[in-house]
Amino acid sequence: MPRDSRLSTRRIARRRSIRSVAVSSAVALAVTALSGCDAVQRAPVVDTVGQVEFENALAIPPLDRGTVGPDGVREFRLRAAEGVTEFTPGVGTTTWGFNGSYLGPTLAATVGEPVRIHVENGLFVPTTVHWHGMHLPAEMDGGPHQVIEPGVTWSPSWTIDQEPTTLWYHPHLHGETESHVEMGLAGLFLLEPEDPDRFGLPHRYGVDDIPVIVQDRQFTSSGQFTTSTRGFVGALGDTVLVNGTAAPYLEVTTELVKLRLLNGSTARTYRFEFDDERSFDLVGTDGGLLEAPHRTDHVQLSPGERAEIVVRVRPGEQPVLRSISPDLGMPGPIAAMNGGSDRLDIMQLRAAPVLEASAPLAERFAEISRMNPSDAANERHFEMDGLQINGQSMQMHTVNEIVEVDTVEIWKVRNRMQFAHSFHIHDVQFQVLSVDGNAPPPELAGWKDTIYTRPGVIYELIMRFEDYADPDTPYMYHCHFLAHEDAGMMGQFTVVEDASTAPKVIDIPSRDDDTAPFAGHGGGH
Ligand SMILES: [Cu+2]
Repeated sequence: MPRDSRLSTRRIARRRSIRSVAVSSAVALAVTALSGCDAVQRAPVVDTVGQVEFENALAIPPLDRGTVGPDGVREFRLRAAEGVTEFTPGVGTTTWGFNGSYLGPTLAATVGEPVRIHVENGLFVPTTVHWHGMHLPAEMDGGPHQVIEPGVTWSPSWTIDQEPTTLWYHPHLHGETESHVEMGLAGLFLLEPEDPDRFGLPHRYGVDDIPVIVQDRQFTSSGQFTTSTRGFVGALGDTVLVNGTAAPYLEVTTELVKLRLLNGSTARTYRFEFDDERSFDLVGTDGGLLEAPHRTDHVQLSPGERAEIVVRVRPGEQPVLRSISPDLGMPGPIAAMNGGSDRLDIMQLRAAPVLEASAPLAERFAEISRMNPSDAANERHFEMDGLQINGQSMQMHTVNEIVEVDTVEIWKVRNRMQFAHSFHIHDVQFQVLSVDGNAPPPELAGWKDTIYTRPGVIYELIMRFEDYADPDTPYMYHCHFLAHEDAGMMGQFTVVEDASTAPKVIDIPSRDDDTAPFAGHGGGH
């Protein structure tokens, strides 16, 4: 196949040159941030506290439970396409969405069910859809290797085999993840327990169980998205959208309301709290419930992280969810250039004059079975520096780490910079063994798939690679600041039967055309 091989050689050459441009511009960005030079506009401090009118009812993404076919498989359909969204009445913004103009439906399946998702690409460019936090075979993961060409439908299937929790889905096309998510491609994927009444947790979707997808955006004067204001972490917007609604309010009709918080931003970290500094219960993190509600007055989430909180309201009151000066662990002036001093009003809760009684929240949930460090078959180290991990940039054909199936491993992750990074692992939910040698704080004591990696701190993670051996298809680990991931701050691991025979170099599947996947169409960019 001389023609094919010529094309693929050209493709690889182009990918390399584009990647090297991306890496060098990202390094330039880092240097810019370090030197304080103004070649890139530095993100100014944003303060919207007290200035948001909360005039729009919070949109609730439609709940989509799919349909169960004769084979017992729960099936869903997603179609990614471009549309127009009016975040401000009368001002149309070009956006991308699944089954709509912005974001996508909330998919829901019960733990133990087989599922199949038909994902049609109605865009003009290739994309992928990754099931963030899901335990599933690598070829179903929707990472950079499962590209969906325009006009093509991809139909991954797997069985839900993990704790009930809040997951999400979003594109993961190498080099274009930030732009595709920025345009609006994201949605929640709820994994539901067989007994939803357990532990007194509110579970009526859109009534007392509320999806809260928080994103920041910057708009041009003509109302289009722009990512021109950037810090080291990536694009920082001055307008907060919740489920695609600007200045949202939520009518609360019950004494207790559960908020499923997703930081769906590409770069911004939020430190959520209420304007009256009330306490609430943190009940779940990325991969499942905590062992018991953790009473707190704030929860901090970096991009991709989730938290489920249960808030008690009194009749008629109107508390405001806001984000105040997230603790980024960076030196003050650098933190301020990366959202660390920002104060953002996010959403107003409007409690009805008379509230429906809620079941009491259990004082304890289920015990989390702890993985034992002495069971670990392997320990790996991941040093994050610049926009690389262990001195390497993402290469599509390189398998950086090979893991043997049905083993427990300890991964020690350290961010060596003074700047922010995070660490996300596909396929598994992990447990945090220690943070700089200390027991993890409550918000890191449950199941996690993404953690914020504070500068200089060593995070010791433990995880089990239970099944789905496939030596030819990698999973990803990466920084979840999407601009960093796009610039190559990502690596690949395979889960295999026999590490001694598994390939370190894999074939990159050839594509139907010679279009560089990195030259994505991005209206408003
Ligand atoms: Cu990073």
